[in-house]
Amino acid sequence: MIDKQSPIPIYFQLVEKIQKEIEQAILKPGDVLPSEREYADTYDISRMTVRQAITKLVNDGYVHRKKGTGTFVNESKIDQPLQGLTSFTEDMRERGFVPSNRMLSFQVREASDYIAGKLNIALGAQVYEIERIRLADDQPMALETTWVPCDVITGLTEEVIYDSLYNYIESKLGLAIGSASQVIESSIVNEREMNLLSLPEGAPVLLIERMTFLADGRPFEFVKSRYRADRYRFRIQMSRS
Ligand code: 16G
Repeated sequence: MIDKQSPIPIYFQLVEKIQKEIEQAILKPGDVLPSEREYADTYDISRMTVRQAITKLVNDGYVHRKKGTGTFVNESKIDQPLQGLTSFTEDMRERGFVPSNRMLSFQVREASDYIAGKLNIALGAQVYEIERIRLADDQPMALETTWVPCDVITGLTEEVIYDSLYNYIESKLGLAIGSASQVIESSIVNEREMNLLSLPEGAPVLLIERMTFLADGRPFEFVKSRYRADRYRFRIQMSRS
């Protein structure tokens, strides 16, 4: 129910109500939401307030509007814990999706000042620069650019990268992956990302930068990813020490 006396704004109460119905699968992916008028009548609130709530749900990636037909529930978001240092391939398999990659570019080049600084290698040292679209069940999830120093991770090929980088490092090279530091920021898609990730103009994305180290402390990858914010959310467990 909507509590008009509550200090919580009415539109936000409606947002939470609809979100809960999506989480409890009362509203399922592909379902059409009741119309603005129906919500307004049901809760005795203005259509403006309903519109404000739906706009927030659109911006947060839970629903999308289709001109002339209505507002539809999006595919559910992938809930990704941040504790484990896992790969995209592992994450998707664990959830029952089939992971795949679309290679946009794979090349060996000289490290720029910026990349050399990130990977702690000499300016001009050789690095693999790999750009992939990461897909789950053939749906684009993320656009990922990876820089890997050639003398740390030897023998990388396009074939390897079509599969899993982490699997190659551990199973083929026998190296132990140790730790990573990751930063997450919000952004919106640019035109190129819009096309590559099949997203509408202005769609939100999560920019993720990861620096990853082998167990012996050597940095082996610097990665910039753009994850679809309508399909991903990150979860972290916290304790007060
Ligand atoms: C994930 C990692 C990325 C890593 C990749 C390896 C994030 C934000 N990024 O996408 O840093 O390079 O997995 O995946 O999680 P792969 O082993 O499937 O190639």
